[in-house]
Amino acid sequence: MTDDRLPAYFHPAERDFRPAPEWTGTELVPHPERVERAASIHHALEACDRVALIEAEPASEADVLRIHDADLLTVYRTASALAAGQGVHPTCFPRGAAAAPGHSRADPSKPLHAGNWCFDTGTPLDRTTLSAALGSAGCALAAAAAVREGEPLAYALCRPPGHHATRGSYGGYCYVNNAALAARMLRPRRRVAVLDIDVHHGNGTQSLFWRDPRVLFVSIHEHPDRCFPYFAGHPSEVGEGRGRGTTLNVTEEAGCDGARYVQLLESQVIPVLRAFRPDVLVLSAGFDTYALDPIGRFALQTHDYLDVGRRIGRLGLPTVVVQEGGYHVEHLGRNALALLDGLRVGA
Ligand code: Q9C
Ligand code: ZN
Repeated sequence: MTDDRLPAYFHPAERDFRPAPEWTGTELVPHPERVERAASIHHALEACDRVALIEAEPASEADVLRIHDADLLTVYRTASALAAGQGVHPTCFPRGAAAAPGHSRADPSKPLHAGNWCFDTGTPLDRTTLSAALGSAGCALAAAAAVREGEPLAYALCRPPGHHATRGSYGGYCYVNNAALAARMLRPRRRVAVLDIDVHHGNGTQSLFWRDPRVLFVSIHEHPDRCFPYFAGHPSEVGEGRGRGTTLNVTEEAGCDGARYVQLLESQVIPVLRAFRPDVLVLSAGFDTYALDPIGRFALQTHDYLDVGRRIGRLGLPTVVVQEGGYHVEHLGRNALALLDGLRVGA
């Protein structure tokens, strides 16, 4: 960039990706990860002269294979060959090809086997999923490249989100782990901290760096005993092997407001980030902590994102911001902009 505007990367496929209705366990509801989310952010950034919107190249399949299994990509490629209007909505989850003696091997080229690579019923596949996920990942890679080349701050308008996707499975509205891809790109030359402020625990990102002492993963989220993804995000999870101690989970209960959130950030999160002495920060930015969010049960206000951004910005780290959740469509764009303004002021 030759000017001092903040580079914000988007990809057109995110304006065209419409996940099928979500099965809640009792009923089908319109999918919360709506196509209008991208437009909300896009419009807020477009109206702001401190931001430069830049179209990103999609990620390649080779990029994705740096953090995901080939079979997972095959599952998405299989879905991309479906007819319009057809989808993959797994209802059978065999828990690995060897779940029981006599089971045949799961085949990623069979749509009816997709449940072997999927961990929830809220994350449908169709012919548009792969291109949307590659476009989204491309935004994260472009923002990471900008920071690697010297930008102090860059934003990736990723849609679909990514932090629930593990090396070998998708779920939680996530297919490719965009934040992990950004961290992976920066890792060879730097110590990377990933801070996940989505209301849900970033189980995918945690798992991808579980044994990695070069990448610190810190997440603040609603306690997984009461909130998706249920199976990860407990404070007892701290990493293993040489990565023991480079995972930190900070949990809070429903109703957590801005004052409490900032208290957790200052007392439990910022000191750990500083002590790790990272060279660069990847911020998994979800706005489902918003008081009016239809899914999340925290109670942050728009001005709290400005404050949170300032406090993170005071770390003085080059920062790649990767969009995760946030489902209040109307206010999503202004919340994202508030966080970015705070990050810039704090920096
Ligand atoms: N009716 C992200 O924010 N299901 N994913 C919750 C709500 C899964 C959220 C059930 C929520 C996944 C990226
Ligand atoms: Zn979330």
